[in-house]
Amino acid sequence: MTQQTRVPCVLMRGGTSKGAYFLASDLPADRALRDRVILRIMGSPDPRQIDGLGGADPLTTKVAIVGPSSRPDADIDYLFAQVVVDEPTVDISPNCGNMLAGVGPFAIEAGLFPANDPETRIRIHMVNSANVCEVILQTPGGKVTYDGDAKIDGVPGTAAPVLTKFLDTAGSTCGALLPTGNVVDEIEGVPCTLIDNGMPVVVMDAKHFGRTGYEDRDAMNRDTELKAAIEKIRLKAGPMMNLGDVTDKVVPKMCLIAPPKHGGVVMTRCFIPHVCHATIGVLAAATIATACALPGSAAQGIAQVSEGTNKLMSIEHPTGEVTVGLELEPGANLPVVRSAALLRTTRRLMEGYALLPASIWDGRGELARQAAE
Ligand code: NQM
Repeated sequence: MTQQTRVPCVLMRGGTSKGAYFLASDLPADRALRDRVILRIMGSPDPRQIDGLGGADPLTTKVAIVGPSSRPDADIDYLFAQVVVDEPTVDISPNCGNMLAGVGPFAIEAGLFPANDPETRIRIHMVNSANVCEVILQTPGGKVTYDGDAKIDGVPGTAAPVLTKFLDTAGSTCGALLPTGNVVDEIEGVPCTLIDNGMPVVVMDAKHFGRTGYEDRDAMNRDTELKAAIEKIRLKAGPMMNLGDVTDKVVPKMCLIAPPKHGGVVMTRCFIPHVCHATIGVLAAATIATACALPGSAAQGIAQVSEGTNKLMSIEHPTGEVTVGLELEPGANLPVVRSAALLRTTRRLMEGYALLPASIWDGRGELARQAAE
């Protein structure tokens, strides 16, 4: 019988994403080996991921690696890994604010952090970008509850609210909110806002591609001509955003915008970066909301933004909307971002062991490492 290694694993829905949650101490410390282990567990590279846990979609091929905090101003470390479905790539350049919704409950149920009654506030260190997110969870009687009345578009039913407040995310990966110093840059003849308020995003008017921006996800995903035009811009935008060669990276995300259709601020279609998102990423939404609030950005004349520094901004997406609470401060030229808050929900779906061939990793090196620590 082939030997398989058992790695403790919990499957969770985090916001509108789904993925495998691991304790950092249950995975190899060596990055290259850890990547091989994660790829094998998720079943990548394979468009169907038939031999792994991934759901053959970038939104369900995500991994959260959780451990005790490595810095004094946070309670928990959370490293996000985006596994690429059909390539042998594990990208840790971006954050994921959707998977983040599951991190608090996972940490409490793993015994990493004590729960209070009736709610628990946890500061999560997002290791990918060295930012902190403050999360408030419902924990009546000192226990995580997943039941509640909160509804987010893209997820059926209701669940307990997870309130997330991202602090100081401007320039999280690119070093500055506007890494080129410009509100708009022209790439391939298209005015683009290159921006990072938690997620590197290129914001562009769908009209410049001859599209309305209201096409559904399937139509966008079939549109190979559009995707090729977007990828050409992405490869040029990467180095301009201090991301280097982004051929094998999942950032920057590419967002087409159009005027809102349902009373919100703006309509979006996000490419992450080669597949159109079914909804929208959390930090991508915070970043796109920020672009809409900047005078002169590619969203000017398209987005409908209210006055004031504390804004509730409804960002429309293919299956509904997400509301971003953006806290701004007046700056010398442009507003300065203080925080971005969003409502998410989460659910623990399965717990047990992920199995992988011992020929990839027998787990033993890890036990020796842990014993030595
Ligand atoms: O932007 C998808 C998602 C995400 C990322 C992606 C996310 C975020 O919806 O914070 O949540 O952009 O690949 O999970």
